[in-house]
Formats: sequence, C-alpha cells, structure tokens
Amino acid sequence: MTKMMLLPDGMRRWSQARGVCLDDGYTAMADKLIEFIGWAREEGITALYITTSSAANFNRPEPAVTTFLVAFNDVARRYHGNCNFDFSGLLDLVPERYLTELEELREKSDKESEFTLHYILGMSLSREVIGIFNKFNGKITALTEEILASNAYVPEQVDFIIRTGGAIRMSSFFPLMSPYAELYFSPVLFPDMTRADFDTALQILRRRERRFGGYPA
Ligand code: GPP
Ligand code: MG
Repeated sequence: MTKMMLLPDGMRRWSQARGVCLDDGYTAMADKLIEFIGWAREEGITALYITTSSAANFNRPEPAVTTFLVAFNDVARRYHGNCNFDFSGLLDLVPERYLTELEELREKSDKESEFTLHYILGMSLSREVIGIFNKFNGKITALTEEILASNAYVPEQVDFIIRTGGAIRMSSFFPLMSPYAELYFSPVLFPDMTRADFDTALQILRRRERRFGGYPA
C-alpha cells in the first residue's frame, strides 16, 4: 500500500530549451503524467498525489496560470475513468470552470478502483494550517491530530515524494501529516523523465531504512 507524491517541475525550462511555447511544454507534461501514472501502478503504488500548483504559482502571469490549469484538467479528463479521482487544496484560488470540471470528473471516476489519483491544488503549508484553525476556531476546545488529519490537504501519510526539475526544496509542497516521507530529488526536467529514471528513484526510495523516529529494527 505505498503512497507516493509527485512534484512535476521543470516545464518552463524544458520549453525554453526546446524553443517551444509553454503550452507545448505542459502538453508534454500531460502526456508524461499519463505514462508516469502507469509506471506507478505497475510498481504497486496505490495512491498517487500530484501537486498541480502551489498557492504562489497563482501569482504567475495569467496565461501561465491558464496553461497549467488546462494541462492538469486535461490529464484528469483523460484518466479519471481508470481510477478513483480526487482533489483538495486551497480551492478558492482555482477559477470556477476548472473546479467544476474536476468535481464532475471526481463524480464520474471509478470509486471502486484500487488506485487513487489525487491532485493537490494551491498548496501552501501555512495557508493549510490557517484554514484549519479558522474553520474550527471557537467551535472546539482543543485541536487534535485527528482533526488535523481529516482536514489536511493530503488526507493520509505518503511514503515517498519525488520532485523533478533539479530544485532541492519543498516550496510549501510538504504534506502536513507525512513527517516521515522519504524524499527523492531528480535533476531531470519532468517531460524528459523516463521509465529508467522512475525505476532508479523507486529503487533508491525502497532501499531507505524507514525508522519513524525509532531505533533500527
Ligand atoms: C512547475 O514547472 C510546475 C507546476 C506549476 C506544477 C506544480 C509546481 C511544482 C513545482 C510541482 P515550472 O513552470 O515552474 O517550470 P520551471 O521549473 O522550469 O520554471
Ligand atoms: Mg518550477
């Protein structure tokens, strides 16, 4: 029951390097995501969380925001029938027509599927915590781990996080309730990722000794 989170980074640089427009870079990302999901399923990943945007990404020029929104909705449209599709995040940031379509796709997705594809939109660790506080402020006497968990953007602990694109940072993409997630940073720009890159990442992640704060077994 391995849960994975993917931060697909590097599309602008990929587009620039190829001399193509950003839309083409994100189209390549969309095709690669469909491939990536297949690799993950073949390797027994039961839930794949994809960070489709940080809250800060919505400060980009509007055409760039539209580009990533269009590409991720396209992937959900192409794949929803084949998985249990869900999403969460700072949804106030997402323009209504994209959100409405994601809601429809979630509704139509295969709820019985053994594989979950879950988008995190508008990710921001601080906004996530502030949102939970404001939702419960004055209504409960104490915040508990259970309340945090059931309101977190990522609703369960993820085991592995893969970020492509070369940056060794989390950029507010860290899942609140996954303190022991194993991290893997790949220099590959996401549209260039190959099956061999994925296999290498997974092999390294699976070799890690996971101790969850305890002593070695
Ligand atoms: C970033 O590629 C990707 C997204 C907007 C999706 C979510 C963000 C993550 C960092 C996972 P980019 O447009 O930033 O390309 P580059 O990194 O080449 O500037
Ligand atoms: Mg980037």
